[in-house]
Parts: sequence; C-alpha cells; structure tokens
Amino acid sequence: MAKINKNKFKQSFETKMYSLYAQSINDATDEQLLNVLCSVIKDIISKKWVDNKLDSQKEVYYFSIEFLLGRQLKSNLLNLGIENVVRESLKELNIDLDNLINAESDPALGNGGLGRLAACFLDSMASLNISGHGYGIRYKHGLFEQKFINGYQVEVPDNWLTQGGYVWETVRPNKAIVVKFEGNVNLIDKNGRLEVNHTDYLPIMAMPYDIPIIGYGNNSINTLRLFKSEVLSRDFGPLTVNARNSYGSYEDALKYKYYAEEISQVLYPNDSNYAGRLLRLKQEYFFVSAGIQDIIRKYKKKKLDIKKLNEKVAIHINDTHPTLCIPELMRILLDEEGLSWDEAWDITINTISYTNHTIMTEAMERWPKEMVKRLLPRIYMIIEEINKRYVNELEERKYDHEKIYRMSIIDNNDIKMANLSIVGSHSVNGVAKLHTELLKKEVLKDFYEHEPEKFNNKTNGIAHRRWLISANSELSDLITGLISEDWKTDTNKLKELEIYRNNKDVLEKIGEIKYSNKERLAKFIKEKYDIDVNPNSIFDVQVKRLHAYKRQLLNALHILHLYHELLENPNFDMEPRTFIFGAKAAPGYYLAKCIIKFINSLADKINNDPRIDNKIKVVFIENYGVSIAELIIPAADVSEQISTTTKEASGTGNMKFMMNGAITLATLDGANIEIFDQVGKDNIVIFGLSANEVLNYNKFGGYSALDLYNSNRNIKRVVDDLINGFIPNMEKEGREIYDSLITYNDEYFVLRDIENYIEAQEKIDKLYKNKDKWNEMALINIANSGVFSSDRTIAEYAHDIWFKGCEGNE
Ligand code: TH1
Repeated sequence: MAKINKNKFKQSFETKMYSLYAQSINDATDEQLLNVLCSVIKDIISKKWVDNKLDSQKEVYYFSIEFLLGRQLKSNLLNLGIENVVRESLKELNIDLDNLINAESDPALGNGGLGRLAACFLDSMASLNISGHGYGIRYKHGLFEQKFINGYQVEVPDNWLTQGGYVWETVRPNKAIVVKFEGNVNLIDKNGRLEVNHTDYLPIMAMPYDIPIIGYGNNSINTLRLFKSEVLSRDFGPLTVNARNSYGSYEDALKYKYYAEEISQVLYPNDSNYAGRLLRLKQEYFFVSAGIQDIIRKYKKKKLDIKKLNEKVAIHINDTHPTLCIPELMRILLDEEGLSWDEAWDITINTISYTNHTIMTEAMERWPKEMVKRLLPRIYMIIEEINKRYVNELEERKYDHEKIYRMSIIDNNDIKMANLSIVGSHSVNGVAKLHTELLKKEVLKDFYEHEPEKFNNKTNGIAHRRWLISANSELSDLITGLISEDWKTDTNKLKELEIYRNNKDVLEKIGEIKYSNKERLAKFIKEKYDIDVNPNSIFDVQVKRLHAYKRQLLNALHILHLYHELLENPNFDMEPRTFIFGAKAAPGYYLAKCIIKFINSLADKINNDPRIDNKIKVVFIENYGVSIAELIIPAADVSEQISTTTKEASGTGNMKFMMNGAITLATLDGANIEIFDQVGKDNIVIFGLSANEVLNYNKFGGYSALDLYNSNRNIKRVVDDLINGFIPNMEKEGREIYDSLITYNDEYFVLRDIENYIEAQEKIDKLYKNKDKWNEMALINIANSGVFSSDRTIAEYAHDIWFKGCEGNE
C-alpha cells in the first residue's frame, strides 16, 4: 500500500496546482482539480511503475482491440489503499472527492463484454502479482454517445480526449515503433539464405501511450500500452530507405497524413458482428505489429536467447482481432532473427494462446485474400506457407477433402481467422462451460478431434473490486462487518455469508441497502427523465448491447402482455414493477434500432396511462456504459439474462448482478448455467428452450412462428399490437419487427419462449411478495458469487495456459 499522510498529501496537492496551473486551489475548476489529483497520484506510483518486476518472471501480454476501462480514479485510490486519506485531505481543502471522481471522462474504448473483460483481466493480473500487460489502440473516438430523439437512437461522436488528453496516460515518443503497410516484397537468395526485401512500403508510426494498472494492495503496477497512429517523424531516418517517398508533393504529404491518422481515429461500433472493412484490417495489423515488435525489442534488450522466447513471454489474443500476432511473430523470427521455419513455428505456437468469444457465424472474421495480399504482402506469404504446411499435415492424416477444406486457413476467397488462431497457438479456450462444449462438439469439432489437448474452458469473471467493493460500498461494508476483510482478496470466502441465511437482522439490512441503491437510481431517473419510479417496486433490469439474440424484444413483449392484463382487469394482482433498459445498437443494425424505438414508444404509452395506476413503469436509460452500470447494477432486484440458448457465449453482466444480490431470470445459456450450479434451483428463475432443443430446431427445422401466432391468444395479441397502431409512432419499426417474427420465422425463438417467460415472470412476482425469502435469495446469490471474480479466471489462465510447466511464477 502506498504510504502517505494528510499533511504531505495536501502539500503535494498545492504545489502541483501551482506548477501545473500557476493558480491557487480556490480558483481551480473541477477539471483542473482532477488533473492535479491524478498527477499527484502518478507521482506516488511513478517509482513503482518503473522498477516493478524481477526480470526473471515470465511476462504475459494481452492483445485486445478493445479495452473498456471505465473511470480509473476511484479504482486506483481503492487499489492503492489511500481513498480515505485523500478524501479527508481534500475535504480540509474544501474539495469534494466525489465531484472529481465524476469529472473524469469514461474511456469507452470497447463495445461491450469483450472489451470489459479485457479491462477486468488487467485489474486481476495486477492484483495477483502477475506481470501482465495490455496492448491495444488509443482510439481518438471511443464508442459513440447515444442520445434518444423522439425515441430514436442518435449517435454522437465520443470525445473522451477533449480535456487536454487523458489524465492517466503518459506518452513515450522514445518508444515509438514503425509499422509497414503495402509495398512489394522480394525474396533474394544470399548464398543459400533467403533475404526478404520489403520496398516501397508505407511507414506508419505507432506512438505508445501508457496507462498504469494498479494492483490491489500489493504495490504491483502493470501497463496498458495503447498505440496512436501518426506520420513518421523525420527522426526515423535510417529506417525509411525502402519506404515510399510520401513527401513528394504537398498533396501526397496530406494524403499520407490522412492515411496514417485514420487508423486510430475511431472504434468500430459493432458488437458480436463483423463488417470486413479495410480500415479495420489496418487497425488490427497496426497494433499487433507494434506490440509484437515492442515485445521483441524489450526481450532482446535483456540479452536473452530468442530461441527461448516462449519461456519468458506469453502472448494472449482476445478473440481473432489480434490473430495477425501469429504471422507477425513468424515474420520477425524468420526475417529479422534468421531462424528456420521449424524453429520459428515452434516458438510461435508455444508463445501464443487464443480465446474464442462467440459461435455466431456473423461474428467470425474472414479477410479477403486479395485485401491481405495488397495491404500486408509479407504477412500474406507467411499465412500461405502456414496453410500449405497445415493442409499437408491434414492430408497425411488421410482426412477427406471436405474436412480439409473446412479446416484449411485459406479457402477460395478468404483467410479464416479462427482457423489461423487455432493452428498457430498452443491453447484454445471458450468462455463458459456450455460455450466450450459447443466449440468442441459443434463449431470447432474438426479441430478438436485433430488436437483435443489444445482445447480448454476458462469461464469469464468480473473485477469484484470495481463491481462490488467500489460500486456498492454499503453492501461491501456489511459483508466485511460480518465475515472480516479477507473476502476482498479471496472471494471464495463470501461463502461464509451463508451462515446468516436465517438471520433476520442481516436479511433486513440487505433489503435496506438494496432500497437505498434503488432510491439513488430513482433520483437519477427523476432528474434526467422526469419519470417517477417507486423504489418499492421491483427493479427489473436488462442492460447490455442491443442484439436480436439477446432478446430485449422478449422482455418488451412481456411488458406489453402485462399491460393488457392490467387494462382488462384493473384488479389484476401484481407487485408494481419498474422495467429498466440500457442498450446501444450498432449504427448500421436496423432491426436493433427498431427495437429501441419500439421500447421507447411502449414506455411513452405505459408511463402516461393513468388507468394502470403506476403498476408498471418503463425506463430506457440512454448511453449505457461502464459508469452508468455502476449506478444501475447495485439497484437491481431482477437480472434479465434471456438470450436464445446457445447464443450468448458467457455473458458477464449476469455475474455483476448476482454479486450485487439480484435474482437472475435466465435461460440456461452461457455462464447462466454456472450461476444456476452455484445457487441451486431455488435461488434463480429459469425458463426457455434447452441448448439441445435449439440445436435440433436449427438442424432439422420444425418450428413455425406463424402456427404459434395463430394458435395462441396472448401471442397474437402482442404481435398484432406491433402493427395495429395500438402503440403510436412506430408504424415502420413495428412492421420491421413483425416481419422478423412472422415473415422470417422468428430466428431467435422469441415467440417459442414467451409463454414460458410469462410464467417465469409470474414466479418472480410471487417470490417478491415474501421479502424475507427474497432477501435470503439475494444473500445466497452474493455468498456464491465468489467464483465469478476475474481473480479466479486469471488464476486459471495463469496456471493452465501462460505458466504451464514453469516454476516460481505464480
Ligand atoms: C462477447 C460475447 O458475446 C459474450 O457472451 C461474452 O461474455 C464476452 O464476449 C466476453 O467473453 C463478445 N463480444 C464480441 C465482440 C466482437 C466480436 C465478437 C464478440 S463475442 C467485436
């Protein structure tokens, strides 16, 4: 823990204010105060950041095209153990720490679960004393800001860097790296050795911006290194002999500048979807090449043997977006280090490991051969050679042609990135038990049968420090008061809470804390949207990206159903409910945008209908992201995890809700299954098709949405409402949704599951009526959420993948 006392802190703070802004504290804006505070904290950690680790330890590098960090101030103070000193000192200077915490911009350099997972993993690696660092892109614009205008999503560019850069970053121009695009590659025979000559390439500079990642109470500080793309500065002279002369004309110089800066301009806003754009391919190679070159440079500086790289370095690729790590590492080992193919391949495979995050085909990356060949000529040659050798190996096994074609890395048109990732790494993992089983038995069956030992499961996890200790400090303090502080570093200890399951006082306290979190959220909703929500109602929450498979539509149709029940029978017995949504749709995803409009129109109608006596409220909170999640999740009673079974690889929001005592309403999909296993059937509400039923429908057909619609009154009523004007202002959108259900036969089984979902919701209603029972369920959920800490996940990655066979590294 950092050592600091109040006087010393106040003194540093005042000095820093003068040196940065030449003014006194009284005249400073919140933004300036925040800058000063972060700068003081950076001073405190600076020494540790430099000489953090013993050289002997193996290092892990986590490559991810997204890191959804969230605000860092509170979490840094918590991990350094100085929140109280800082809070009190600032108070004595008349400054409210919470104002500064909220003044920090929220770096949204990710879309959803995948990027947030990467951020949780950084937190856990540092907290477990693993020397583990992130590589990614410093996007000028992160995920767009979402606004609703007349119920429609409107995207506003995110401008997280406007406050004069990012408070936590340090730019390191002396560590800049050149990445080469395009050009021509010639192989020259030099006395039997092949020399690779890459000419006429376009050099792009990768400028590193480092963010410190602070471990919890352990003095360990790792680095997230994000690269910004720039034109090559003239200092790089000698490297540019073969580079294209881009400075010829003024016009060429501007074109070059545009080309360079475009690469790190903006995050692609697609979640679980693949668009196949050239710029995206540039982004992928850009950060991969910079990162791999950086690793090799550091490694060589230590004068270590390049042939033992995999003993000191583990490289992990977060989905296939960084898969070019494989040919890039090969390129350096072959062309720059002069190793033979077999030596290089052996090192590469043993260094790299890969996580798959989805089985959905629309998210599987495939890059057109021609595109890769033009943009990355040398990389393309290497991929071709990897493919040639792999296909030979498969032919030796006498596999049939179709199987070999399925497994090949390159087919007639495309490079299949998942195939390249599997072939070029020593470990392939899924992100929850069911997902990994589906990979082995369905999607990647051929590969699993070929090399079963590569495959393993690593169920996702979440940073409990952010999602419980920091976001729900009242609950965290209650837990600590009951079972001591040890759970904060060993979340399995949460299990000890179970002895309080019949303790009325404890259960009541849990209810009170939930209530006060609900009040806090209700206040926010009132201020922001002028909607009155009752903290005594059930807060039923679905927050996640908007995607047809996640079935926000199922939730909305159920609300519509309830609304009809109330209108038909004003004495209809139900606990008052507040349905809360938060979801961004990818800008090009039309159906998703229609669903947003539908929910907003539905909310308008219901919230303003006096006939239902406030029994239902619907609130769609704009711009869902990490910061707003920290407010919403601790206030939830019900956690909606209702994806079409088999489609959600894991989910991680589900874990955050559980850890904060919400009851999960779920299909047996992704990690919901493991939540079920932890809490048992009495503490979760399950509905819907099983994985096998979904697989069978998909393989053999047999589902008719139209038949269901015609034979079921409840279904017909809500589906008709999409197009009969019952809900105003959504004619076009209603028709689009109607068609997706009826004309295109309901790909995600919304109508197939709806009766079952209605019953599950009735069960929730009944359970909530018994408050003691409900709070006991909440307690059981909290007590069994320990395995979902990303500390557990990271410990497994370390033990089974990164440090396997190493000694003294854990
Ligand atoms: C998500 C999965 O959908 C989710 O189930 C999982 O919990 C999360 O990853 C973390 O493992 C994915 N996000 C993306 C984003 C892109 C492509 C594929 C996936 S899978 C861009």
